[in-house]
Amino acid sequence: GTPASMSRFRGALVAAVLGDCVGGEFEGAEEVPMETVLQHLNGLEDETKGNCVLEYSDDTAMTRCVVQSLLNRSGYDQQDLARRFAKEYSASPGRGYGSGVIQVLKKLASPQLVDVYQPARDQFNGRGSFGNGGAMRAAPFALAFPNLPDVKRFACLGAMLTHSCSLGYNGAVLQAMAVHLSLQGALCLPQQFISRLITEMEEVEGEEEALRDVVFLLKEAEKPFCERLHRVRDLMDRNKVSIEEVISELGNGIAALHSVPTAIFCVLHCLQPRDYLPESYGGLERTIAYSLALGGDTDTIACMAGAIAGAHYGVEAVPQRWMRCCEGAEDADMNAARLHALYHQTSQGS
Ligand code: R7I
Ligand code: MG
Ligand code: MG
Repeated sequence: GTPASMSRFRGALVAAVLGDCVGGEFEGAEEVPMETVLQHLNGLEDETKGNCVLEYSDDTAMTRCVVQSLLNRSGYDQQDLARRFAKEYSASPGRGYGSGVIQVLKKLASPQLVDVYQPARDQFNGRGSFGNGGAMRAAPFALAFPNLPDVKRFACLGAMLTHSCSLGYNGAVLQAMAVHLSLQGALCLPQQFISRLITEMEEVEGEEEALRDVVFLLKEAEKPFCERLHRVRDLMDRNKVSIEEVISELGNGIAALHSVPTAIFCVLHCLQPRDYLPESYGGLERTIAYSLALGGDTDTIACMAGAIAGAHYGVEAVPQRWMRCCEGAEDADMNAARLHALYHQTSQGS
């Protein structure tokens, strides 16, 4: 499709929901054989099963808050978004939220709260969370703002409502940038895509705040996301890469640092057919299946990879039968069209 086409917006938001819903099955599993993944996905296509419903988790619940807030406020409004997070959590607390972030969401519900970023700063002895909860909901920022500086700035602020550690919010910046570039068609040149992300993250991680946080967090490189993106590039260049190597080089965990570069790798790796994936699968299906086979934080990695891949392949690549099984997929499709309008309105206005 053409850059920033409606199909790409719909693909991004719908595939993110799919990744979350189908990935929920394996979240936290240490090893997931590809056979088991394919069985799970084939099961979705079995019409005799009637309407199976896979529920979405916190990943989609919070993404929906971001989408609704951006649409209702025609841009980023921290008070409004904070209120929506708090309200959503109190209405459905059982969506599988991270154990730390629950504290933040409870504090955000307080009418006396003056600074909406303060509860996030209080997390983990004042260091803030490095979880991937900011990154998992970052895609809508790329679908609302046409200019990269806006995407970076608002993805960062939107993440800081719950994740004040640079390793948390910079994961959100990276994820939003990947969706932004994919929406422009940048995945047609994978080498340039990864190089561009590295260049952008060099700048993001060069900022003083980021460096200060990292000093606390032992054993990481000075620019941790850049270092991981270099590993992504090395793995991309190799013919054969085992699942074990991907996990040990990039991670599959709940930290943004151990999941956002992994999700980006899943998308890049699945641009081509792979012999351990069905020939009948297109790139989007390959990406989701591969993300699940890594195990670990499967709903979140598949959700993030889904958003990036969906923005590349477009909504036509999303299997109808998968979509019908996933709670919230129809809603995501409709909201994507509204974000498309906002994005193009913003691009004319500025
Ligand atoms: O990041 P967050 O919203 O969790 C998102 C994940 C996704 O996989 C969702 O699908 C859902 O399952 O949860 O929630 P947080 O509670 O902020 O962070 C997640 C976890 O990371 C925490 O519960 C901690 O175990 C860990 N963590 C930390 N541990 C020690 N020190 C995050 N930051 C720290 C830290 O600074
Ligand atoms: Mg989840
Ligand atoms: Mg998860």
